[in-house]
Amino acid sequence: MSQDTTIDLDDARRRVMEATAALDGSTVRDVLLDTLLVAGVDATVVQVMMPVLKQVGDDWESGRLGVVHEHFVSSAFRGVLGELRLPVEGDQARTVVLACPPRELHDLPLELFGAMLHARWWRVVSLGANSPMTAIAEAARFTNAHAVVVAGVRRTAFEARIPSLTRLARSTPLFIAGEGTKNLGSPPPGATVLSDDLVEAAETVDGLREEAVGTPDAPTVPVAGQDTGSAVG
Ligand code: B12
Repeated sequence: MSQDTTIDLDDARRRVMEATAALDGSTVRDVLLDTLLVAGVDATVVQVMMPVLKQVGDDWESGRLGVVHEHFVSSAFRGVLGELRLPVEGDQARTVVLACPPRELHDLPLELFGAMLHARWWRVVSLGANSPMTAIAEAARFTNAHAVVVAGVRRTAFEARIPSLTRLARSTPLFIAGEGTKNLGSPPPGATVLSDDLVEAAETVDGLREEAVGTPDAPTVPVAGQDTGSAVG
């Protein structure tokens, strides 16, 4: 039996969007898992999941969809991401702590970004929305993290935390991301602002690996796909 090795990402996006409007969780899951398997994590996140998230957000704001759809798509996407989180082990593995700063609730794009890092053989420790700065620092220390990524939509979420972000950046490479990092005056000293282009941002974080250990052999991953972020595991 031959396996299909191509997938129409526009069609996948349309089907996930339609299934979201119909609150049809099994179709969302099936289409996403097929797409992940065939096209890889980067392409699925960037060309299917993020655009659906954006469209659901915009449609919700304009009244075309309801709060029910926003909650549904968040939950369905988290479910699929959960299925990808197989353990990352071995010498090539690196650890990253992901979190939104205190009072920041927009954590889904960061979770999707986590899947892209996971596919690059990063052990993802996700603290999610509204994380106290002390908890982020503690997680970084406890896991001996190679990087921390803090993301948020609201500028105030970062502005109020410049001193603690600056302290954190002294002990662990710190990346900040999301709309809230725009017009920040100046970012916390030592922190790197990530691009809105998720693949570029993932490559920036993954660049730490080469700085630390030279160019490693490609890690062995359970499922091969078409792009760099192809590990479904
Ligand atoms: C979904 C949503 C929520 C959900 C969040 C679900 C979740 N768990 O993530 C819930 C319901 C919790 C929520 C709550 C609120 N929200 Co809200 N929300 C949205 C909405 C509709 C969609 C956001 C989204 O996911 N977009 C999809 C992503 C793909 O797009 P994006 O955020 O633009 O991200 C792009 C880049 O910034 C970048 N990026 C983003 N994050 C990251 C992370 C990394 C690591 C990288 C590399 C890149 C990256 O990648 C994307 C593609 O380029 C937007 C409006 C909209 N149409 O966008 C409002 C919006 C973000 N919310 C807003 C507000 C005001 C709120 C509330 C205060 C509302 C209220 N009065 O209660 C609350 C509480 C917010 C808080 N304390 O954090 C404002 C923010 C304004 C501002 N800049 O301050 C917006 C813009 C609505 C508006 N027009 O006023 N919200």
